[in-house]
Amino acid sequence: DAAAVAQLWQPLELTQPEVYEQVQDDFLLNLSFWANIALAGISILVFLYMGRNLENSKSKLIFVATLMVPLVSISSYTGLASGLTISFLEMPPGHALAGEEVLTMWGRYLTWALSTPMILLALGLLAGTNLTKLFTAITADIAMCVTGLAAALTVSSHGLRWFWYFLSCTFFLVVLYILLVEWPKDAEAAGTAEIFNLLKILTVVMWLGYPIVWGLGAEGLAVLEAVWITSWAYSVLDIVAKYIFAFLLLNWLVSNESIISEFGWSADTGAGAA
Ligand code: RET
Repeated sequence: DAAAVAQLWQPLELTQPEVYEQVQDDFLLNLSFWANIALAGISILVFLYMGRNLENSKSKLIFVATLMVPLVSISSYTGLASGLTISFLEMPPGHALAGEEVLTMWGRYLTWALSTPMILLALGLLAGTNLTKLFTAITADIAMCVTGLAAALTVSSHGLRWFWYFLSCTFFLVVLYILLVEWPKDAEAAGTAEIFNLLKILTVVMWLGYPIVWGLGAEGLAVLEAVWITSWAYSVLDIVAKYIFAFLLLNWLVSNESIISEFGWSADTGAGAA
């Protein structure tokens, strides 16, 4: 009957303790969360120590943005490990796992909307960009994460899941354009090209991994069926894109602080003005 059909498309009503138990039963899945909680914790302590002597206000902002990355991450992974931000969702007809309950780590997509803007803020400030490009990169990035969240949570239509995915990719292209075309010019003018280009390559290569994992994972084409593999793929990308990225940035910053100019938005030091 209609009520039974309607219920079929509701997110399955697993309670949080039940989700938590499922996570506990999957050792490798659980480890993919706890490995990141541990690494984020160590990163926070190391970064606090590294940044203790910074003086210039723009360098301090880069430092705070960089420090926020492991702080958001430890919170994000605590949400996953506790089952708070995981749901079992029934995939719509047309999906490779149609009718099956797929473990969806939607907390990842939600918290990317908080962590990735911090990465871009740090990179944009390092490149000495202007407010317009910084705003554009960060808003497109947040839109990318939120539409990615929508793709993962849409269970009404298989086509619309991929339409959300397509929208998210479009926003991602804006971010890639700024990272690959705009900010390298700005960094050249600011004298930070060497470190910027290293971090740019690391960021672009790692970030490209996320939509690939989404596409191949259980929520997309389900080529990678075991959810622990998908989770580890994201966890490894996170380790490089967040902790290693942040360490390289801070390590450069503490010994090259004099290269970073003080604030002066109106002066527009970006290459676009030159
Ligand atoms: C999704 C799926 C939809 C299409 C695209 C995606 C891109 C995600 C990216 C995530 C980066 C995350 C990072 C997290 C660190 O905290 C949402 C997977 C384009 C690029 C760096």
